[in-house]
Amino acid sequence: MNKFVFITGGTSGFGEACAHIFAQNGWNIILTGRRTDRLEKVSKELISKYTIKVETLCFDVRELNEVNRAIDSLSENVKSSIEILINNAGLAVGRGPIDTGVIDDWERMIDTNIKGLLYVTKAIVPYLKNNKKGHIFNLGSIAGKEVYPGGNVYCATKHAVDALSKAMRIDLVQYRIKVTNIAPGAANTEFSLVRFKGDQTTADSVYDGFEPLVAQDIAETIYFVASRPQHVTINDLVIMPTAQASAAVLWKE
Ligand code: NDP
Ligand code: 8X3
Repeated sequence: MNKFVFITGGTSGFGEACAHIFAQNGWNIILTGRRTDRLEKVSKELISKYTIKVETLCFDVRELNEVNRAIDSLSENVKSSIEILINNAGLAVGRGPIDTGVIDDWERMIDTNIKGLLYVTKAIVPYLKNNKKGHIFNLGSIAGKEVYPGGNVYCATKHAVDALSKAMRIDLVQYRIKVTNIAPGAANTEFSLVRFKGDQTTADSVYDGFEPLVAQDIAETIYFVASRPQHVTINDLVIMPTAQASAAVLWKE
């Protein structure tokens, strides 16, 4: 198989789990993120376990020049073999009322979750268009469907992802490019550690008293959606832990 899947945020959580499940099924992987040590570690694991090719690209999705330079550095053969883009890199930073919000936190979320997703999409879409097929997965969130206390700017960025998924679907349908919005509820990855700026106790407390999703749950769903026949598209999926009824209603034992 010569097909490549391009994964942003492949150094942990959903992105890393996606890399494994696609590799297990014979896909070649373009793994991206900012942490070079993690890129190397995940890449080595993939190469040792599966008979596939792995390309790693280290860049910050917020930096347009870095995004374009990194993608340009791939060989023409690899670029033209990209069939799936998983726009997964993203984060929440902080959680609290709007009036006490930290501007730098807001900018990090807006620049990563919205602008970064746009920069990568713009750079990859020409290759999907050329192939007259392809599939883009955007990692939205239940926070892109509902708003919860203290979620303000993060929720706004994920609502933007939801809107962009709908817009991309309209703009790219003529090229037979599928667009799927994935909207998970609470999943135990590095997400909360990042959100609470390294405070492990607060991060762990998010998942106390109920069974959260794990990265594998999301990766399995994405792989299932990606492996439907060409004439079938799954547009939008909300995936929740059974204990979570809505963004703000969690049944904790
Ligand atoms: P993780 O923190 O485990 O992974 C986030 C990934 O994004 C990392 O690989 C990180 O790589 C990458 N990333 C973050 N910022 C940048 C950046 N500026 N440039 C490049 N890469 C970046 O979190 P999850 O796996 O949980 O999150 C993945 C996506 O899913 C996010 O978009 C998140 O908002 C969304 N989501 C998460 C949920 C959850 O409860 N966990 C629920 C719903 C949606 P590196 O640090 O190496 O750059
Ligand atoms: C992450 C899930 O509920 O913390 O997108 O916003 S939540």
